[in-house]
Amino acid sequence: MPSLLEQLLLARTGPMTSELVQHPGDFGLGKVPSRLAPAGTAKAICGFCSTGCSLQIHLNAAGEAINLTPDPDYPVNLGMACPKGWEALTPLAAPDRATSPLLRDSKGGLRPVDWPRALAEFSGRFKSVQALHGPGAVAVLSTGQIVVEEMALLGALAKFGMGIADIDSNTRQCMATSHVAYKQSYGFDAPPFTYADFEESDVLVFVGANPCIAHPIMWQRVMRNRRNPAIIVVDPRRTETAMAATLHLPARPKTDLTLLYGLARELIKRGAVDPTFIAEHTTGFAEFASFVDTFTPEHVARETGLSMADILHTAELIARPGARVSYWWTMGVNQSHQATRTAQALINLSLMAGQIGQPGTGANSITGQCNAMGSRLFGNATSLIGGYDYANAAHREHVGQILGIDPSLIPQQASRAYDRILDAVDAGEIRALWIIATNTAHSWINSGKFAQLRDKLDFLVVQDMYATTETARQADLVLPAAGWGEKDGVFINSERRLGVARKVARAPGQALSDFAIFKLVAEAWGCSPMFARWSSPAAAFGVLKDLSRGQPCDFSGIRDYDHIEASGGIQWPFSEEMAERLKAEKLKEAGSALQSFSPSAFFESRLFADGKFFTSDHRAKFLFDPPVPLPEPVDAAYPFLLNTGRGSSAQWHTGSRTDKSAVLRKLAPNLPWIELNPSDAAPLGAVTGDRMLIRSRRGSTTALAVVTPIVQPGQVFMPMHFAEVNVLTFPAYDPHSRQPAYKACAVAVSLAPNL
Ligand SMILES: Nc1nc2c(c(=O)[nH]1)N[C@H]1C(S)=C(S)[C@@H](COP(=O)(O)OP(=O)(O)OC[C@H]3O[C@@H](n4cnc5c(=O)[nH]c(N)nc54)[C@H](O)[C@@H]3O)O[C@H]1N2
Ligand SMILES: Nc1nc2c(c(=O)[nH]1)N[C@H]1C(S)=C(S)[C@@H](COP(=O)(O)OP(=O)(O)OC[C@H]3O[C@@H](n4cnc5c(=O)[nH]c(N)nc54)[C@H](O)[C@@H]3O)O[C@H]1N2
Ligand code: SF4
Ligand SMILES: [Mo]
Repeated sequence: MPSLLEQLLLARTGPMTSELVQHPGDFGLGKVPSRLAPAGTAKAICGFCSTGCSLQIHLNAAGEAINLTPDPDYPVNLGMACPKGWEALTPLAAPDRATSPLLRDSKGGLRPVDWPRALAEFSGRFKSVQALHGPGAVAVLSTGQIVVEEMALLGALAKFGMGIADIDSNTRQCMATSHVAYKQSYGFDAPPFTYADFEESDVLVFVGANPCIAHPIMWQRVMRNRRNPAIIVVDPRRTETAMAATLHLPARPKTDLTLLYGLARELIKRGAVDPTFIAEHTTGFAEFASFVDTFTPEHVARETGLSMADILHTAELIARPGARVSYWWTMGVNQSHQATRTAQALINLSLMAGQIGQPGTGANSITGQCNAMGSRLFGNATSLIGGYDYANAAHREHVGQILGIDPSLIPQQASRAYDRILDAVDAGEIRALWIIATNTAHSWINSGKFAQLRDKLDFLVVQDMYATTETARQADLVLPAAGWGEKDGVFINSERRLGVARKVARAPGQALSDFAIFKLVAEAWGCSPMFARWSSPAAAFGVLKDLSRGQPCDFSGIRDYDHIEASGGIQWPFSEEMAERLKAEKLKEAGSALQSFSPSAFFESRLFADGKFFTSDHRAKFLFDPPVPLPEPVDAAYPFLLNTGRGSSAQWHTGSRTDKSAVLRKLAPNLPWIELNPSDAAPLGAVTGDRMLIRSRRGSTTALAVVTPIVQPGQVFMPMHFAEVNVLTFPAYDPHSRQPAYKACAVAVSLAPNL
């Protein structure tokens, strides 16, 4: 019997199928699944953003991807894709793929080693750190960009198998606020909407969201709206989305809370609230109403810099009787020092008007990464795997039973947040880190601090597709991972839709899927029996179904990957009972024996149509706090407020994937840039193309000037795709979600001195 590693490595050169397939002991050698019919097509959900577009992958006779086109039949993208989706196969073939494990040698260089050596180092070094400093001295930083089977296996392995208390992920940088805001207000992290709401709304309010750049296919769905909608964009910058809107509200950065409380007051004053809904389905309205009473239009205008006319016009639009109003937010809200309360200010507006659960309504958080939703449910960080609570003994018992593990192995509290994990590294408490599919050295706030922490770590493992990322270059051990398109599994998109990503290409060299790597780690660690049921991604999906059963996110009615694919994706909830009911209805309609059925064909899923929330009293909560000033306001020495975010639809985060495409590189500048208002550029003597020096209290960098009225006077903007940006950012966090406030810090800007 070949070892697990031998089987995995052998399977890589065998037919095109997962390294680990359907059944325990059957590693798929010699088996070609029908979906990979030679010279046919396969489908895969895109692995970049949370829109979750379906891509049709064209295969050669060997079943390998040669090209792709957007899937015309998928209910999400309707045949469309953005530039990243079209170019999704290109980064797989990049010359700097990690093709073998790399270990830092005594001379300080990274040298290729084989898997047995890498695994021995991995478990030997981590175990010795734990033996010396306690189990808590090892922590994990993971991602929202791997399939849900992988993130769940990692979460379970780290916490229950390896005794690691702290696992967090880049979802903290991105969606932690939405997770906490929904959980506090609705009792569960449950974005209520479906993408059809973009088309069904009369008034769409986008707050801190730039979908034209960050979610272009969602924006296409807005453009399909035939109701002549009012589109209101709240953003300090006049973004592409703001330009396309019917009304742009360029509120001062981080004054959203004041604006939204002011709008709530106006709705109350105009009687544009739903007293029945409030009385039957919410708590805390009376306190909220008296709290917002001081947010007069005059006060709001003063704080936000908006005109009274614009504020009152906005109130008029959202108060219009019978109008369907939807609120959409992204990082302009989530990455703030009062992020959770700002998200809840939007939730409050939708609750008080009873605008939830119906077409075109809701307070809707747009997700970031392809599987941030999966990591919110199954990452095993803030919530216990499956959306349960660590502190709840009954939940621990239940989860232990499903996973077949002793519940006493389940910690009684959630992981520490990303920033606290790094604080613990700084304090010498955490001595080793395992970083998976995230590029901390580039993307973490105040990244200069992370650079200093590197020296405090006894052992740093980075598991990535590339050995060249800013973080991988600092590793003691690099584990080479297969990427999107090289493995099977499920992503969950912004509207709670599960979709399947398929293996259509071979990972290069010795690279293995993250799933396979986690299985090998479990074996090397000596805890593999705990994960016997997790024999393949498909088998792991079965575990996830069991965990979801009875939860708000119940998807136990899904049969398997083929069922999801045949249905055009399936939104949760989709319980066994729902599946049976739909099947019966469908059978009645069709009058014949139906083997499978397609939920999406007659099924658009919104939450809370019945006004029942997931709190213990089934009521949603009005939550609010007074606005507080910016953590780092501008002053005479640092007179500009730096805002950061997405630069173009062709650039993805730290560029590890999108920079590999010559096509995508043509669509965006390849050097860091800074947007400055003309009235600020003139006194600096700067014109577009000049090299500017940007300094903050943390560090300094240079970037090319783009002089543009898109940014307001006193504000500057830099895209996050260049590592230089987080050298500048100020480490402030939302107190509830601990999400970093990336979008506001004080900087000084001048012409860079000639070298
Ligand atoms: N092309 C591309 N698409 C992506 C990504 C990518 O890297 N590239 N990343 C994906 C991920 S993970 C995410 S999280 C999403 C992010 O998607 P978005 O959140 O839409 O993108 P950002 O540019 O980060 O921020 C949105 C806007 O917030 C504004 N903003 C800043 N401060 C404030 C404020 O105080 N109030 C208000 N109202 N607005 C403010 C900024 O000016 C910016 O225009 O994009 C996803 N899609
Ligand atoms: N200043 C500023 N900073 C920001 C933001 C901002 O708006 N402003 N936004 C924040 C947000 S919302 C986010 S989401 C983060 C994103 O920050 P990161 O997560 O650091 O960015 P990515 O470049 O997406 O990093 C993903 C890494 O995973 C690797 N990878 C991709 N697929 C796989 C896989 O299948 N397996 C493995 N093992 N590796 C894989 C890629 O090569 C890459 O190195 O940045 C945050 N940082
Ligand atoms: S919009 Fe998002 S999911 Fe769709 S193709 Fe572009 S990156 Fe992929
Ligand atoms: Mo994100």
